[in-house]
Amino acid sequence: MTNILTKALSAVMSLALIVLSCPSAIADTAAFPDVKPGSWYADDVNELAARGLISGCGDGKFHPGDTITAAQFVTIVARCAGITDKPAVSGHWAAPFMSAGLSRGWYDWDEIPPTGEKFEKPIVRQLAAKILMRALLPDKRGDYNTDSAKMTDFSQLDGRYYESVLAGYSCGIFAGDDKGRFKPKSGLTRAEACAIVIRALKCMDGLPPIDPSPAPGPAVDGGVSENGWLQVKGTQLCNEKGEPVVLHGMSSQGIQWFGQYTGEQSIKNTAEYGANLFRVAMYTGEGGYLSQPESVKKLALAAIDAAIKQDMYVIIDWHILSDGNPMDHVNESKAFFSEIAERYKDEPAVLYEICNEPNGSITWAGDVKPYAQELVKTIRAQSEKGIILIGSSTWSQDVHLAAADPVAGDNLMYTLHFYAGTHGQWLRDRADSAIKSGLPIFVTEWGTSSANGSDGVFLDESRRWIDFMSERGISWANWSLCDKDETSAALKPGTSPDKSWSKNDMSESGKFVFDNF
Ligand code: DCB
Repeated sequence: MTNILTKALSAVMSLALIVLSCPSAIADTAAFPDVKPGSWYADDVNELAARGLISGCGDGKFHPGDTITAAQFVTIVARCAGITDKPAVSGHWAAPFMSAGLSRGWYDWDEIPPTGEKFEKPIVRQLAAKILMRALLPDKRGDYNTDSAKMTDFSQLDGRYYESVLAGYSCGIFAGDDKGRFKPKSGLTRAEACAIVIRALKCMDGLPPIDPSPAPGPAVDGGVSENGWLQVKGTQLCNEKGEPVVLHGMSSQGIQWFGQYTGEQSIKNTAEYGANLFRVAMYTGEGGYLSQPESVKKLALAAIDAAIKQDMYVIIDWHILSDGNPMDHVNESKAFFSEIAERYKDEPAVLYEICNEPNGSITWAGDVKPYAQELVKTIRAQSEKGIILIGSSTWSQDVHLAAADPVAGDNLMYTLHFYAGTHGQWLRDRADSAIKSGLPIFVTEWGTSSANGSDGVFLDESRRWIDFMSERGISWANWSLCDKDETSAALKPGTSPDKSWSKNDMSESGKFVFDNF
């Protein structure tokens, strides 16, 4: 048993992609400010936190007096049982743990339905007892006569919980209140939950030691340390070993306006919700790089480095927009990418997006393709294999033109941009036929809004797009990580970039997108 538990715990400890025990919480193994030293529960809470088995809520506190929910309790127990399922890809944050618990028979369908309506409800004590005992001490048995006599309210217990509650009493996991009541139908606090979990762990075989060597640096799921250099095989983005990879994350807004959301804490927040990609949108016009190159470049480099620090892939985006023809500033672009590609030539994390959205009176064949061909040459002179992302005319929607007349070179992908309120089935069909003719596609920018960044949000159409992309293994970045008062912005106005975010900080769009990383 010790062996299994130690293994489980070290797996938990090295899981740097943090599983949350409060919705939208960020694990914090440091002491919690609201866990008073010397309180009856402090040692238990700190023990579990030190082992990475519990985490605080989004506000950095533990909230020991709050009633624990079914999802929170099952998650803690599941971690103690060594289940290290990845955080939910979509749906409820605790869904992988909940289905693990259900399939292992810790509880039945009717007690916590997998449809989720009870996940966020308080869990009653008799059900918590059953889950704890079945998960951690399935072979323990109590004695009906002696153990039931320890409870003054045994008659209130439902029959299906006798076995677990009596087993827990027999080894001192449950004790009852000052009047000897177990209160089977009441909730329990987060502090009480910690206490019974600790007692159950001690009952198993004693607590395993805290791993003295902390997990090596941050590592996101599907991040750079796992996948290494990316490569394009056929139309699919693949990792260094040639296995398909799909990247998901946020695009910044214009860093000249919203650079505060490309700092370390903000990027880390997206990683903690499961993003393995960040896009640095460096506008060229609109007061961006071309008008203040040094300060904007500095912001871009800091953002790239912050993403790398989180083990994420990062796109540096030459964000042309009002300057719709990439040829207008091809020399500035070549100088910029030459410097960036030199700087990051040994860094597998960096992808180069050479022209956000060509638009206006330009053509693929006459302007964008010749520009791309030049930039590929420039970047390849420094970076042998970094992925290069190429836009197309009509705000990077003309993938059919690129498919018919692609740029020469390796590890090239073509960007497709869409806004759910503006672009629908016709653009998906266009993408499909481009893929069919061999064009590798990367959605480096999409929004839940209309193409103006506002209106909506259009979540039904966004869902169709998400399904479309996931069925085809297409990577994506969402527009945008900022608190601007526009519907495409992921954060509510006024959200601090320098704290961890809870779902409460997110706009409707942000909640939807963060749930889909
Ligand atoms: C793209 C751009 C991006 C733009 C978003 C939303 O433009 F790549 O820069 O972001 O889509 O429109 C918006 C911001 C606003 C900001 C504005 C100007 O959200 O806060 O004020 O840029 O800098 C597109 C995409 C598609 C289409 C048109 C545009 N389209 N466009 O299909 O018609 O005109 O900007």
